[in-house]
Amino acid sequence: MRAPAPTRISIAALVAVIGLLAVFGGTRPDSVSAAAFIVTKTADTNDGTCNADCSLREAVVAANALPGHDNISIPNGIYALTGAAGENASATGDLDVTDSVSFNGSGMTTTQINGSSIENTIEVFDSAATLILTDLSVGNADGDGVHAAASNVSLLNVVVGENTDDGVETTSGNVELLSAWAAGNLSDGIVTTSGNVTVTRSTVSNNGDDGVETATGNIITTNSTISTNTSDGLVVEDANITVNWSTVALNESEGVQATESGLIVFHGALIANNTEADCSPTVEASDNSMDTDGTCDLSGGEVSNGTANLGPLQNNGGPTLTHALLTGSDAIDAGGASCPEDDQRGEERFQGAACDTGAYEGVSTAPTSTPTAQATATPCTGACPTATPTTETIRTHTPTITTTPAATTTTAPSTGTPPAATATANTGGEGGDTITPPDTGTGPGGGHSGPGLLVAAMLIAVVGMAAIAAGRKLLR
Ligand SMILES: [Ca+2]
Ligand SMILES: [Ca+2]
Ligand SMILES: [Ca+2]
Ligand SMILES: [Ca+2]
Repeated sequence: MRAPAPTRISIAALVAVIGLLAVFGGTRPDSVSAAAFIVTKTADTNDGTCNADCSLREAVVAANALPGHDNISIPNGIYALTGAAGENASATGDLDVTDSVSFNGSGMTTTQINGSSIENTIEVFDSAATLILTDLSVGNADGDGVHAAASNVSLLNVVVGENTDDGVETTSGNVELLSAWAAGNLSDGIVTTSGNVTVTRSTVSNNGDDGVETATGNIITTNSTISTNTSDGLVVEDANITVNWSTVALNESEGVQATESGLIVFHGALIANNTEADCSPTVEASDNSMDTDGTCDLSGGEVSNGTANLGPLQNNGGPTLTHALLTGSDAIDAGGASCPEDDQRGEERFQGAACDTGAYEGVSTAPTSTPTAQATATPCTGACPTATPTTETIRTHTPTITTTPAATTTTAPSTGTPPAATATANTGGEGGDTITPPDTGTGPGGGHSGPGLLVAAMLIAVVGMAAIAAGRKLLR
């Protein structure tokens, strides 16, 4: 059942409906198709109307008031929330969502919704069946980036980071990440009680507790990286974890854990270098997978207790961060002949002799000639090669980063005109007006406490990601 629109926005609702009635030729409000509200300014005003002058808050109020799933278009800019915590009609503080809605930004780092350390940044009520966030970032909450109960939450090309509690928390709502990045939250990256969590071509890194946690909801990861979280990478109680062609690495407790009756299943999983154990308990079934400590009890010709030889979590191409497989990694070509068409970055699989386990497929460089009699015909007189050339070399995708002057990365990317409300946006907040992109987590515990020494490096990575994202292959 849909909850009635809050009375305090009845005028706004009426105005919005009248406007839409004109657009839709007098259709009754409860049968109006999805409306498109266009945000026109970054300032956090609330004059009760979303018209040619429309703040994000005014758009949310209008979309709440209009029955049905609406779309809110949000241009480049920093949308710093203002006002007091504790009310639930989007009048002040957090954005309260009471009806299904999509927030459509301009890019993962160019449209930023900043909670200004007031409370949660977006709160979704059960009357809203669905919240879809696309092409934006959400952060700097004093609480969760997105907080929902029974509503489903989708993050498509979204960063959710730098929140003092979880990135996304639901009770029974499902959470979907597609080409998304949940990082640098001080508690879990994604947490639900009974909702299912689907992580596809996404990264969950450097959060202050678990990467993804559920009690009775299933977790499925595909072509994704779960890395450098302070506690477990993936953890359930009485539910199943399925890891498909994903890398779960460098988490500070277990990599993959089912605490009670949950089951763990791997297909092409790379579970590597997690501090306490890669798996707890052992997997129920697996193929084409690898661990680095033997705790997953892999069978059937897989790599147990291998050497991962991972590169740091960084921009290796594609919209999200990944761990490259460095030369000598046992994960290279360990994944058999059948894997997804692309890896997490969008690079074609497979390369070299076979699929690589995990989220990253090393890029093959075929030998151009065979050095036939060279060894005997020309004995080397100086430094002889000591190793045969690897059939796979690692594509580093560094140009976008290295050509970005470090000095320019200290400003937020393409944020447009700062909002007029900036000066009053941070009442006691700690994080300023920009959402500092989450840190890179280049090692366990790499600074999930928020802005710090890694910020500059992170900005470089994000700027590179944004540039690369412009040409990425999206969601097939
Ligand atoms: Ca609506
Ligand atoms: Ca609220
Ligand atoms: Ca509010
Ligand atoms: Ca390969």
